[in-house]
Amino acid sequence: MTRLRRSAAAALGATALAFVLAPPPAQAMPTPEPAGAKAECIELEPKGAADARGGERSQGKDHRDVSLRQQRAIERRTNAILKAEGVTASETATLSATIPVYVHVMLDRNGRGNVTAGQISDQIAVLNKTFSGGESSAAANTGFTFTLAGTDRYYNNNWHYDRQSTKYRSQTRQGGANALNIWLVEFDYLGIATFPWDYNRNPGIDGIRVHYDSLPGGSIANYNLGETATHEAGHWFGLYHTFQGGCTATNDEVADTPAQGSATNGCPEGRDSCSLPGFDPIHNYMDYSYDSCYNQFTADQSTRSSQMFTAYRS
Ligand SMILES: [Ca+2]
Ligand SMILES: [Ca+2]
Ligand SMILES: [Zn+2]
Repeated sequence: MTRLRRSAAAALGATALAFVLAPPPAQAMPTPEPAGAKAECIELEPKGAADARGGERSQGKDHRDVSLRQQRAIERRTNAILKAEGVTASETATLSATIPVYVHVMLDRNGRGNVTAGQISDQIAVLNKTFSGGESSAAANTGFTFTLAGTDRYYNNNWHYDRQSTKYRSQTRQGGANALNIWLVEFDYLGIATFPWDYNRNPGIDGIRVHYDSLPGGSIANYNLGETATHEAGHWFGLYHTFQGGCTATNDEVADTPAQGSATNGCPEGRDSCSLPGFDPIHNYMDYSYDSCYNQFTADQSTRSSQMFTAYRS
């Protein structure tokens, strides 16, 4: 992993500052992540306008690799939990819940990454609009709404650059399994998410890490309308990429998202990367299209999110 632009910051990273809960030890390179890192879905930050949300270089590597065998095991486990709890399909189809959101602004010692309260409020509004189906008549209302439960700010160069993320998340995370924690950092990714079925094993790191400049008003071209957080929250609710598994009938375990051979870049209307029925779901929040191209979760994604929430987060 080469992150040369961070080397200067790393040299300064040992100094504890006012809002640091526990000063980290000096180190020149990011700490290798322990086991928890494997439980995440990672989107690479695009390096240029021509790059996709995940970047062409990232395909097959940009997130936790859930093998087909693991995917099957997760489905079996989820179905067994729902069956044991006696949850019916109609109950999950009509589930609604309010998600408390804790936003952790991870600044560097000079205040870099200082998103405004207005941007955070706008980000919460984007989550509410996108999860309620507010961007398209074809979009599902998932029944999930979001309220800002707290904002905190830390001044720590290591944390700002997402170093020692297992440690900083464990030290700053708030709320229970149903609380969405968003850490705003600066890294080579647009975002990284944990999945709901990993919560019990790794509760301290549960949540999403999002590039601070992807918030509404941020500076990352084509990815600054706040829909990276929507995408990452989708994973947090248990959704896969629409291109998970490629051109297979099962692919993302969602019936009403046409199978997709690879991630989308930009907003290519009529893209059809897979001979199975249907055009690629380029407008789906779980693809890699531009923020301006995104406009929907589907009804079956909504149902899956509710099932996962019921099984693992409620
Ligand atoms: Ca599908
Ligand atoms: Ca097709
Ligand atoms: Zn993703």
